[in-house]
Amino acid sequence: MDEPVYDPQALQAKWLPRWEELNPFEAVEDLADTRPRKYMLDMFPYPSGDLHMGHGEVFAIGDVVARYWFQKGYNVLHPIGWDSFGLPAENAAIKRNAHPAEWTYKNIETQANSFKRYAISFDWSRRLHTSDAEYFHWNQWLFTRFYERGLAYRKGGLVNWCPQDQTVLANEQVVGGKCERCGADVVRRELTQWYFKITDYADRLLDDMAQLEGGWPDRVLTMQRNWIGRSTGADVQFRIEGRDEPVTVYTTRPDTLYGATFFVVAADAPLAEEIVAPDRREALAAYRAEVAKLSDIERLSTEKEKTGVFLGVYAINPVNGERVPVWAADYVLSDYGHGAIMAVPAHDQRDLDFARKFGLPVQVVVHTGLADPGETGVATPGEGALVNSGPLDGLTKAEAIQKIIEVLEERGTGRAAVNYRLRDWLLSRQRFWGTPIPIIHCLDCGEVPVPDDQLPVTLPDLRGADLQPKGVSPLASAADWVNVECPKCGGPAQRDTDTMDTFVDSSWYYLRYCDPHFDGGPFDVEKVRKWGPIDQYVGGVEHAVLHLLYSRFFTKVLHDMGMVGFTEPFLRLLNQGQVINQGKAMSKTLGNGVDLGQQIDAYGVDAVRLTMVFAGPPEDDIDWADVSPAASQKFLARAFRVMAEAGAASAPGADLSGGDVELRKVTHRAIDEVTKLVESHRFNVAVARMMELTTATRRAIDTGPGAADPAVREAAQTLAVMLSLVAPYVAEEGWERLGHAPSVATAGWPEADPALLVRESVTAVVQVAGKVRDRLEVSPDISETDLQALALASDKVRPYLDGEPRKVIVRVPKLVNIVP
Ligand code: ANZ
Ligand code: ZN
Repeated sequence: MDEPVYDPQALQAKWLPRWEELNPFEAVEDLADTRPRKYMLDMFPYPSGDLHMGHGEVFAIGDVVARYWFQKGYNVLHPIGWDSFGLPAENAAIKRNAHPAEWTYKNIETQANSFKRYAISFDWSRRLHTSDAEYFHWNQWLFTRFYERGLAYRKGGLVNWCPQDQTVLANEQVVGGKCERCGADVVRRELTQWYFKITDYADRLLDDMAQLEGGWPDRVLTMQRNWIGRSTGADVQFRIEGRDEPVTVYTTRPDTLYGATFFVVAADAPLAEEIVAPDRREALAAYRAEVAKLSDIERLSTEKEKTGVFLGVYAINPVNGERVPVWAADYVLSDYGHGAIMAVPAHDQRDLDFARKFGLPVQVVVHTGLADPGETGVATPGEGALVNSGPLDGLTKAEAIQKIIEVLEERGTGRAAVNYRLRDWLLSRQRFWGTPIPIIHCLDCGEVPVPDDQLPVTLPDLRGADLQPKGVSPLASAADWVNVECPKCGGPAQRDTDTMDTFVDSSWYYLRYCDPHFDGGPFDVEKVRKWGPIDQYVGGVEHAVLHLLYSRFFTKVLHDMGMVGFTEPFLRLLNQGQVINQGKAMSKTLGNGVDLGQQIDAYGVDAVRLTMVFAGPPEDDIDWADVSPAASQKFLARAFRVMAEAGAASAPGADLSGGDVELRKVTHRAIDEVTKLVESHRFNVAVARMMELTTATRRAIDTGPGAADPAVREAAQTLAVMLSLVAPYVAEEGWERLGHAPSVATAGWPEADPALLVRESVTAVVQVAGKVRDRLEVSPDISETDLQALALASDKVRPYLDGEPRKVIVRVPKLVNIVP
């Protein structure tokens, strides 16, 4: 008999076209199909080049879960599409002097072909691209609905501006003061922009997280919670001398009101200019110019040296009538709370730093038992009894908060208040490659939404035009496109020239997959009712706040519109780690990049996928320098030979229950464990179990009952089905050699026979110098080395050893005799 040879490239050439024909992964819409459903989703890719190692990882991991549910007999929806609008494509196109459309769709084709070769179990019939008019039509339709509900609006104000990309950014896209895309330092600019009113949903975004507890990683939930940043406290009104209207401050510590020794207004708030004394005006202007250069992160940093200017005016503390000086400073932000604070230096560190820098008084009002902050420079934010606080004296913090709020409410100078860190989502962008905002500006009628029957508003061609970012959208240069009749009055009007942030596109794409060519709305409500919400979502943790928060918001709005029946889109979330190399993220400058295509050429798809899954827990980073696709390939060759030899020695269909019991036990234990491991996302350990099953089957062929034993066939068939989750090509070939018709992907997940799961153990006695010191419960087939190691590591044995024993005699599995 010819030695069966494992040739990964030949298997790919053989099976890829066969699978195209068989199309095993199409989700079934038929109502008569009563199988339970699963909606499996991977975060869709940007088409900014071919697939890279990061894609290789996330899709290999997601596919283990998707293929598992196919095997379990579920009606699985596992779609793919492209997030094909946006800056990466546009910038790349500018660099290459091509139109973003050409570049984008060429890359999509490249990635699609790579996905097919990579054998991800997609339902290709549902493919979508967000840059297709057929898709972004519905971004515009949804925008209009949001607009009608008061959830999309335009306002002027300070915004984040990326000088490199020449566009505004949402708060979520500013990471550590830098542009999330290009890394440039973000500056503040005064601009009129479009916003989605996500703040209306702040409470629900927080409260509905209860549904996600246990299904989402804790750290993602924490990040969302912190981003929304709900706090409770009070709004307190202070009078400012020489001004009629009182000024409100937000505080989480109204109990410390008697300790407010000064008052601070955000330097960039309009209020600072309104109240500044004439002789301090110049100083304020100079200071504001300095502050404009800082990011919020820098401003809020406790490390930063405190700066500020006295405004020459005084505020009146509403509870004790005390006059306190008013300052302008950068550590108070103009767009948080009310842009002004009461400063309590004894109990707030930033206030204390400021007081010490400028010689302002410090008044302790909560007795915490710690040393005086005025002397130590360390504020005491903790619990304690109130002091120096008139009627609050002696109360605890909680009591004092309640009491003072009552007093303020009685006098009409304050009330309980809730505050959020979350800001509305700034969605307009001054760039070309995105969804045009469907608004027309008319001098007479103001903002007029484009009527539904005139949607989609497509992009002007602009082929050959200069797309270089210049601070206004390139759309503004297309006069023919911009100038239109007002839909209301028929007068001359102009289209809005901004495009939508691509996070709008990705906030609802998962609903569109249920019917990507549906033309009666953004999605087919009936089909979404059947498929939604998503059972398992897989993608990078970089979206912990951005995409996931926006999608949750969209889902809630759609729920309120009666279009979806659920309030959370993703029931379970898995964040994979990153693929790095030699300890560092792959980068051109470091020259440590690894190319997915080359890895596949060298080792085959199966070995690369297996390596991705086997490297470690899916959440961990994979250092490509520490893994071995060559070793994965060797394992797959062994698995292949086991399946081929078993297939050659027996025919399918026979009763397998009479096979070698020892091997059958190994097989059924593997089934039992791999099932649990896959469901709990411990994929790397599941692969280890497949390796053990391979080894046991090899041994049974070589030194046991031989290849023709029914237990060997059972083991080999089990292996083929399990391997189909991680190494689909070799699994398919093995399945065929075992005499079955393709595809192994839908062969059905095996069930473990409980009778074969009973694990026996034997007692091994450990003697030291002839005396029994320990008894160990071990597997009957434990190896000599393992048993010796266990014995020497025993806590009951070690006290009798003084360094290396002179001699160790092992009689597996029952005895270890140590001569010390
Ligand atoms: C007095 C006070 C005393 C405060 C004290 C804290 C401790 P969170 O929890 O994040 O909501 N604050 C209010 N508006 C601000 C702004 N625009 N920029 C910077 N800081 C601002 O924080 C609320 C607290 O942050 C408020 O409570 C206020 O300081 C400050 F012992 O008021 B506190
Ligand atoms: Zn008009």
